[in-house]
Amino acid sequence: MTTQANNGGNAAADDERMSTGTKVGLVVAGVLGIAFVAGLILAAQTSSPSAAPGTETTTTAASGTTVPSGPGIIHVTLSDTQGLGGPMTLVADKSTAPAGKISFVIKNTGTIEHELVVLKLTGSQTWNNLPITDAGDPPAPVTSGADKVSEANDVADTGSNLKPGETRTLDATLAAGNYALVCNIAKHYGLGMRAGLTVS
Ligand SMILES: [Cu+2]
Repeated sequence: MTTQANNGGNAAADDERMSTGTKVGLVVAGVLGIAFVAGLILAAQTSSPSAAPGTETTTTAASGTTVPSGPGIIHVTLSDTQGLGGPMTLVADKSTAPAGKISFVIKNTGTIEHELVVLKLTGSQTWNNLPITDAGDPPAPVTSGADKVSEANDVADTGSNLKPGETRTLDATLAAGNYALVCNIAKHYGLGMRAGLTVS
């Protein structure tokens, strides 16, 4: 069928078909529009709970990223600048915390892998002067070649190591007492990866 044949005898009928087509198009557009608006409302409702995570325990850093904070949240930064060839650091933003659930928000800003191990201190032990008597994985006492502290009183740890740049949260329920926060990868405690925590 050619255009010319259509124009020849059924111009009115063509107009009517076009008109019907236009109406159908408008109805479809209208339905799609309603569906779109409904989708927006649904999306807004779905996202609203996550818009305020942690409510009063959350602050917004200058960078715009959300940083959890509160008495039970301890930020721990694990770092080094030259691996085993230099000093290493384990810095916690708190040295005291209330007993109960503690969330350690851990970041490895160093050049090699690190971990966090929470050790309960006993007797006269102090976090800064634990004897380096162990080696191996898991650490066990050795008569020579010791490069780790004992993990006999390990109450929480990250398990696998954090890669450079990695951030991880470790939740632990801590009773009142004194603790050492350490990285117990071979030699790291001795190179400086230790801090104290008093829970009360
Ligand atoms: Cu380490």
